[in-house]
Amino acid sequence: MTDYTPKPEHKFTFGLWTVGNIGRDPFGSEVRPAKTPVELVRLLAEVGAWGVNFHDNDLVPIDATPAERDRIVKDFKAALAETGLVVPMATTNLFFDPAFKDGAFTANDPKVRAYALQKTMNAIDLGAELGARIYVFWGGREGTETDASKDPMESIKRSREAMNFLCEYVLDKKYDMKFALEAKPNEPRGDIYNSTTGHMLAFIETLDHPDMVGVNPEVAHEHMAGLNFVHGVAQALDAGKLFHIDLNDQAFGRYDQDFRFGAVNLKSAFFLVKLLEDNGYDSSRHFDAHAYRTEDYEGVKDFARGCMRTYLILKEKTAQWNADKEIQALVAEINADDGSMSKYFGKYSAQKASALRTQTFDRLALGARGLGYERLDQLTVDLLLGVR
Ligand code: DIG
Ligand code: MN
Ligand code: MN
Repeated sequence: MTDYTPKPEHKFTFGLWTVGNIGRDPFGSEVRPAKTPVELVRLLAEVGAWGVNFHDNDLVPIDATPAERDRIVKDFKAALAETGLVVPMATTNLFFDPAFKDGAFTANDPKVRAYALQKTMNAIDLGAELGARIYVFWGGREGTETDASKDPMESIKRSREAMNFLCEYVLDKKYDMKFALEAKPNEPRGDIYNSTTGHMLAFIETLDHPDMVGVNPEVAHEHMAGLNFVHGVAQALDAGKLFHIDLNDQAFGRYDQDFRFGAVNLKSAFFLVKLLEDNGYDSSRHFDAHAYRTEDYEGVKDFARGCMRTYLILKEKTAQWNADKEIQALVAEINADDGSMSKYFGKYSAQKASALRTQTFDRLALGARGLGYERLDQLTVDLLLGVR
C-alpha cells in the first residue's frame, strides 16, 4: 500500500469554477452557497492541490471597477502566498455573458468579436500577473444551432484571425505564455467548431505561430464525441502539443458530466495515466470536474481528494503493470520480431520496394495466429481489481 497523499510534484490543479461549482443545472437552482476565491484557494490547499486556475470572471466579476479588481487580485495573491498554491493556467469566460450568445471570436456581430479580443487581452494580462504560463481557450459558444446562420469557412477564418492576433499580443507583451486549445463537440451550442482534439491539431497548423499553440484535451469532451481519449492524447503527445489536460470522467452518449476522475471508466483512466506517466508528461494534471449536485462542501472536498487519489493509485498500477513479469512476457511475445522484415521498413527506396515485391507471405498462417490479447487484457483487469 503506497502513500496516496498528493504532493506538489504531482502538479494537481483545479479551477476555481470546479470546487466552486454551486450545483446549478438546467433543471435546478444552486444547492451550495458560493465561496469566495480566497476561500476556494484555502479549500484546495486543505485537500492538497498544487495549483489553482481561473476564468477571468471567476476571480474578477465582469462589472468590477478597476479599484475592485485591484483589491480582489491583492487578496487572491495574499491567499496564494499564505497557502503556497500557484496559478499554472488561466482562461477567459467567453461563454456566460449574453453578449456571447452567438459566439465570441466567431460571432457575426463585429462588435462582439472585437469585445471578445479586448476581454481576452485583459484576461491574459490578469493571468500573466498571477504567473500563468498556459492560457486555455475553450470556445463554448463558437458554433451554431443552424448552419444558415454562419458560413463555416468564414468562422474558421475568424477563429484563425483571433488566435493570430492574440499570439502577437503575447509576443508584444513578452509574456512567457503558450496557448492550449480545448475542443468540445457540442453543448452549450448545438454544434461547436473545432469539435475534437484532432480538429484542433489540424487548425493549429494553419496559424501564424503554431509553435505557441497546443491543445488541452478533456476526457468528457472526447467521450461525448464517442472517441478513445487515450488515442487523442497520444496524437497530441506525438505532435508535441499536449500543453495541458482536463481530467474528469464521462459516460458515452451523455451531456457533459464532468465527473470525478476515474468515476466512470477506470480502465480508460488507467491507460490514460499510463500514457502520461510512461511519456513523462510534465504539465498540470488539471481536474476540470465538479462534485455531484447531492454534495455539501465536505462532499466537494471528497470529490477533489478522490480525483487526486485515483490518479495516484493508477500511477502505482502503471508501475505494477510495467514490472509484471507475466504481462511483460506477453507484451514481448506480441511484439516479437526476428528482424527478417526490417529490410523493408523505414525510408523508401526503389531497391526496397522491388525486393519487397518478390517477398512471399504465408497469408493463411498470418491470419491463423492467436495473439493472446484476451489473456493480456484479463491480467490487466486482475491488476486493476487488485487480485494480482
Ligand atoms: C470546460 O470544459 C472548459 C471551461 O471550464 C474552461 O474554459 C476550460 C478550462 O479547463 N474547460
Ligand atoms: Mn467539460
Ligand atoms: Mn475543460
